[in-house]
Amino acid sequence: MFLIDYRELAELLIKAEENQYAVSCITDKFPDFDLSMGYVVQDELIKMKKSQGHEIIAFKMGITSEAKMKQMNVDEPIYGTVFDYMLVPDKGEIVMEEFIHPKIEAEIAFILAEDIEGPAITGAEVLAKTKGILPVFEIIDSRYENFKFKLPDVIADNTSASRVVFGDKVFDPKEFDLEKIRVTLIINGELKANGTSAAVLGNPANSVAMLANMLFSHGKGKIPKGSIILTGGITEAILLTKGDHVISNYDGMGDISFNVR
Ligand code: OOG
Ligand code: MG
Repeated sequence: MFLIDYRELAELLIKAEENQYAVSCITDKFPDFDLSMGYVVQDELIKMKKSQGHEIIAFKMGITSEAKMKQMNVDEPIYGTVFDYMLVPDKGEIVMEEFIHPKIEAEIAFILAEDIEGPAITGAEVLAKTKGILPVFEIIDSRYENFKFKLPDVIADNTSASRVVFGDKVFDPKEFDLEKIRVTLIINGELKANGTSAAVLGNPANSVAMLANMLFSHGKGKIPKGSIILTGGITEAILLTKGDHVISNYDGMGDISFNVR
C-alpha cells in the first residue's frame, strides 16, 4: 500500500503550472485515488496559492455540458477556484509560452446579490439571488500529459484553471431567457463551435446551484454575496495556437475577445 502525500501532489501540480510542463496522472500511480482525495489535493493547492500571495477572484464549475463530458470522457460536474493572477482583460492577450497546451471555453458567469447555500438550493432560487450575468472565456491548461485525466486527477489540478477573460459589461438576468443565450466561438474568422446556454445543465443557474450544494456537502459552507461563478463551457474546448484571434458573440451581450501572442 502507498501512502499518499496530498501536499506533495499539490506542490507537483503547482510546479508543473509554473514551469509549463505536463505530469502523469495521479490515478496512474495511485489507482485508489478518488474524488474526495482529489478535493483534498485541490484544497492543499489553494492553501499554497494563498500563501504565495494569490487571492481568489471567482469559483468555477466544470464538465457541466454534454459537449464537455463527451470531449473529456468524464461524466460529472466538478468545481475549482480562479485566482487573481489568472485575470486577462477583454481584448487583451495571452502569451503562448506561459502555457502547456491551452484550450479555450466560452462560458456564462454569475455575480451573486445575496449569499447562497446548499444542501438543496435550486436554479430558480439562485436566479432570484443573482445580481448580474456576463460573458467569460476560460482558458484551461491541464497539467497532465496529453490533456488526459480521470475526474480525481482533474479535481486535484484545480480543474485545469488557467486564465479568465470577463466581458466588461454586466447584464440583468431578468432581461434574458437563461436557457436561450446563443454563443459562438470564432478563431481567426472561423466558427469553431457554437451552442446555447441550456447546454449547461439545462440552465447555467443550475450550475451555480450545484456548486452551492456541492460546497455544502463538502462542509465548505455558503457562497458569499458578491461572488463570481463561472458555470462551465457551453461547447467543447478548442486548442489554442500562437497567433490566434479568439472572439465570441453572446446573444444580447455582445462580444468578448483576446489574442494569443
Ligand atoms: C476540466 C475543466 C472543465 C469546463 O468549463 O467544463 C471546465 C478540463 O476539461 O480540463 O472548466
Ligand atoms: Mg471552464
